[in-house]
Amino acid sequence: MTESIEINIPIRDETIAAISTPLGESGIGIVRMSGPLSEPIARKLFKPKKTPFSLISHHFHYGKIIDPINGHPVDEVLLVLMKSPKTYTREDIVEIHCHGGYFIVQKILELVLAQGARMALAGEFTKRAFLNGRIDLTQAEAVIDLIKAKTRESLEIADQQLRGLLYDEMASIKEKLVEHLTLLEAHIDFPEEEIEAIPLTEMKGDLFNKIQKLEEWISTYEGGRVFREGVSCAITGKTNVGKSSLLNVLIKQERAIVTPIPGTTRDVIEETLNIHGIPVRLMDTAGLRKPQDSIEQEGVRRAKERVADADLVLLMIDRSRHLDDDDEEIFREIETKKKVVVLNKKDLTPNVSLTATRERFPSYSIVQISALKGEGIEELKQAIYSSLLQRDTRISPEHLIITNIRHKTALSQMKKNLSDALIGLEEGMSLELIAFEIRSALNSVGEMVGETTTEEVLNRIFAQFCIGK
Ligand SMILES: Nc1nc2c(ncn2[C@@H]2O[C@H](COP(=O)(O)OP(=O)(O)O)[C@@H](O)[C@H]2O)c(=O)[nH]1
Ligand SMILES: [Mg+2]
Repeated sequence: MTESIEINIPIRDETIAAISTPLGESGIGIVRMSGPLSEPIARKLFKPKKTPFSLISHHFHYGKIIDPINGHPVDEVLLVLMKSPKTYTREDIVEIHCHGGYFIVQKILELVLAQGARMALAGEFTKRAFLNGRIDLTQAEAVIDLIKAKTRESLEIADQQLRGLLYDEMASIKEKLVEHLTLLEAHIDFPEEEIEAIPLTEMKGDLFNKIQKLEEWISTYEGGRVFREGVSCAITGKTNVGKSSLLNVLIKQERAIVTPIPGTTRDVIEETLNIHGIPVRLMDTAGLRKPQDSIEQEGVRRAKERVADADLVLLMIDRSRHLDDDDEEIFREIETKKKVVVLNKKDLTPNVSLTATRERFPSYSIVQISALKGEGIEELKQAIYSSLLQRDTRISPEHLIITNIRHKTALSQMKKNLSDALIGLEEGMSLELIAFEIRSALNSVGEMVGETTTEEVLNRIFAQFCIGK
């Protein structure tokens, strides 16, 4: 078993502050503080409208922020103090809701920092919520996913994790494993004593059930990852087959320039699309042909790069024209890529048959569309969805979905340890060995929920946050 470092919870006596809203002109901007100085700083800078005044916790107060150096008002604000422990971080929190705008929020943050708070690091508010025991690590991670969610489905998955579905499952696994371990250790330590025999059948049954459950959760990862991270999808094909027209019809906007002139698209155009809940980064690229000038040459280079990196390729063929060497070269280039074959211009007389295309691409979906008339687009979306998800990912509030590689790795490790423990029990191996495997599985649970996670891993997780969260 690898020794993991216990986190010693330090006394977080520093008060942190940050702008919690995006910078820019907006209706309101929020400066947030967390820590023991929050309230004294608020009292120092805030001049209430109403007198006499009492700063009540979890209430909004209307007034002004005053620069203490010259007594000048900076802005009209709403200020809210939230006294520990019923707060996001479990520490005292103050939020100053001022007018949005580059200067005002920055000025208020400066005043707060001058009073002894320090700039918060990315994700530091959430890190404190975790370190102070309000949420576990999987819930902290869900906060990032929630903020980054681009579709209703990805939001729902983040939300189930934030509500603690994964954590609760881990807690219940832990409880049972600790029970098993206690029994095993009693037998190891006092083999001669009169202690209750290990209920082997029950223990084996329980391990078997847990292994099955773990297997089931691990199998949701493929789909879970797709919903959480989204996928990249490049449209490719030779010039003038209708790639830019397809991008436009998919995003329902005249985004890419469409002309009958081959070689119109030079740069890569990227748009995010929601395909049945999957965030798809769709890329329109330059048509692949022998470039006619240096700009097109660069376009073709970028196109090839994107196609090579894409999770999925939409291979477009102009059905009204006979296939030529350019098409064949592209086919070779994306031979090994996951793809959907799109036969475009079905409004025109065909010169490429569906049967011939099926023979050429036997294991891929083929969809016939007219990008010009907007026909066949729903079928295409369905084909994209099905090629991204091998099995249907059922998204419901109760059905646990794994989206994070860190979780998948820990669950796989747990599954391996429990399988080895089960085999050990079946084959009558020494109890020490079985106890060792169960202890290792418990260690993975600890890593998952953040009880034994190393500082390095924690830092990597919280670095993904934005400042002010
Ligand atoms: N008849 C017909 N013309 C199309 C269709 N899709 C695109 N086109 C035309 O084909 C030409 C090239 O289209 P474009 O989207 O620029 O192709 P790209 O070079 O692959 O990006 C334009 O004149 C489009 O109007 C279609 O489904 N049917
Ligand atoms: Mg184009």
